[in-house]
Amino acid sequence: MSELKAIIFDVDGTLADTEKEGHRVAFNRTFTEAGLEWNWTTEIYGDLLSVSGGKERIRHYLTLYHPHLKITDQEIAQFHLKKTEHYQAILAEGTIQLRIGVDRLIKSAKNQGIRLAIATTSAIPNVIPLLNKHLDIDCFEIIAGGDIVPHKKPAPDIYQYVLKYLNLSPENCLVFEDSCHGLTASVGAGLKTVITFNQYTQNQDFSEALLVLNHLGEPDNPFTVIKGNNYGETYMNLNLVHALMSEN
Ligand code: XBP
Ligand code: MG
Repeated sequence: MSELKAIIFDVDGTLADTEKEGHRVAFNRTFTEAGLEWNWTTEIYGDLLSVSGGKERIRHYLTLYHPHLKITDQEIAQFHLKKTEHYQAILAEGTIQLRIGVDRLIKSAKNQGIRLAIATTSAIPNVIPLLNKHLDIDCFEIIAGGDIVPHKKPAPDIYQYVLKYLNLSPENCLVFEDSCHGLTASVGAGLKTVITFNQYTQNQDFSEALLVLNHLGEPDNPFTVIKGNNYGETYMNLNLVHALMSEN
């Protein structure tokens, strides 16, 4: 059995459902502000999520929908800075809450002395306000995200970066993710991974995950197990985390 020394959390879709009413709305407000009639509906955005990274997602959208438009990387970077401002304003409104079980699991892990880290594709200015609003941000030893690594998820870079910072081997860590890109990234770094899917990721391939859940659950709000062994537990807790660590 591998000793659990750290839990690494993804952010968007895992800690909170930030995409549909957060990032997507922030992108649309940015485009409107720029006088552009680019409207990312929930359906279009669901397709665009196949590309990680806000700047990369804008470029992907342009290639698909406006291939003749000449927009420079600098212009895209400017759009993304504005989008981040809009996203931060949305977070400040407080309408985006943590997902079920997240606050409880993080607090219990911290109380047991388990090290905590963040590995996200989002730009750090997007992540800090979310963590500050809902969690004790100081409990995360490292908050790694955005352009800090050359290749974003599904590349393993961000998880390898966090493992190096923590000076831990993957065998001693467990990851919580929400998407196939995140799973490919974490498994690519040799990490055991639990998936809590959401509306955008529910039909993705999670065959490499240890456990696939609809959410982390609460004592009075059991999760639904889609794949894997929950060892008789009805919500994610440290007994279940340690049991999962015993799996090969
Ligand atoms: C999700 C992403 C990010 C966000 C948008 O990150 O792919 O790109 O959608 O944030 P994760 P930015 O699931 O790894 O947390 O616009 O800052 O990229
Ligand atoms: Mg995610």
